[in-house]
Amino acid sequence: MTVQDASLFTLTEEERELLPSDEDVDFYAEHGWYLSKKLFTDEEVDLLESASERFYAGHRDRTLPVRPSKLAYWEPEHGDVQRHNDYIHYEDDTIGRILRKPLLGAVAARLAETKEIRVFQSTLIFKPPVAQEQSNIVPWHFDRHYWATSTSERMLTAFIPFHDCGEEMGTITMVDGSHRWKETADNDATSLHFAERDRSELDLMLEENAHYNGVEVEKIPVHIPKGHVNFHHCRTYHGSGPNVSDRPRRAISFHLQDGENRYREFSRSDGTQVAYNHDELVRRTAAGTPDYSDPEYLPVLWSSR
Ligand SMILES: O=C(O)CCC(=O)C(=O)O
Ligand SMILES: [Fe+2]
Repeated sequence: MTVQDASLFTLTEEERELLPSDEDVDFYAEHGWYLSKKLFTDEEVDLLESASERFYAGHRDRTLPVRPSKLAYWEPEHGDVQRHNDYIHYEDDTIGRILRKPLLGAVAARLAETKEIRVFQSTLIFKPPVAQEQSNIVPWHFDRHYWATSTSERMLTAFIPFHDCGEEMGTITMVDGSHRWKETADNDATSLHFAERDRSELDLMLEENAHYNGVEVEKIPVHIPKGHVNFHHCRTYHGSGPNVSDRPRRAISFHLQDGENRYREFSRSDGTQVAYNHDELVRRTAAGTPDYSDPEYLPVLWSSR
């Protein structure tokens, strides 16, 4: 897909009705999240589910040429824990095609108030219906924490469940307005993935940050009807609880970058350099840095340039 192919970036009359209104864009700017209208048909969502089952059973349309060091990649021998599979848009064409529906990118572009949206990452997620399973719990974090090598402050995430998703299933939970919080003078928070951090440490950090900002923590578990998508800003704190239902919670976390986003060097306070998985995969720019617009891995989803 190239930016020149303008026909890819058009919406039908009905699709335009599904874009966020001006009020919705204001809501996102104020609250740091937005629950969309029904962007995907039941057929599209059902196809995501059947393609994911085929993927779990071993089907691949292609595989990554190298396995980056921090790749999340569930395999059957890992058992009945929470499953995460990165780069699903790359490894599975059926899923990749549905995720590249122009409407999704157009909604993201409206929210981020930008002209172009590219893929940043996509993770296929499965929470088994095991109430006590600790790995199902996603501790509080914001996504920019692990995108320190990105320049943009407008990146955002589309959370796409494959079914109605409510509290019982451990739906994604927003800390309302937290994208506007000032960060406490913490350091290496900007580089470690939440899986590498202690959970109570993260809970404490959330409370401390709220206190520092003079606000109360307001947690909103978002009930997402099938076909709808929850978007959150890259600085909005979020997490999710256990799946106490009798069905798996299936979803894709689709991380998006605006057209302006670029790689930057970033070092922790101890001097070690931060790397993102892309840095081992994508082509180089003329300056020799990782190219976060490599169309092979990070295709354009929407452009109104
Ligand atoms: O799976 C979840 O509930 C949270 C996913 C997440 O952290 C995200 O979409 O950024
Ligand atoms: Fe997240």
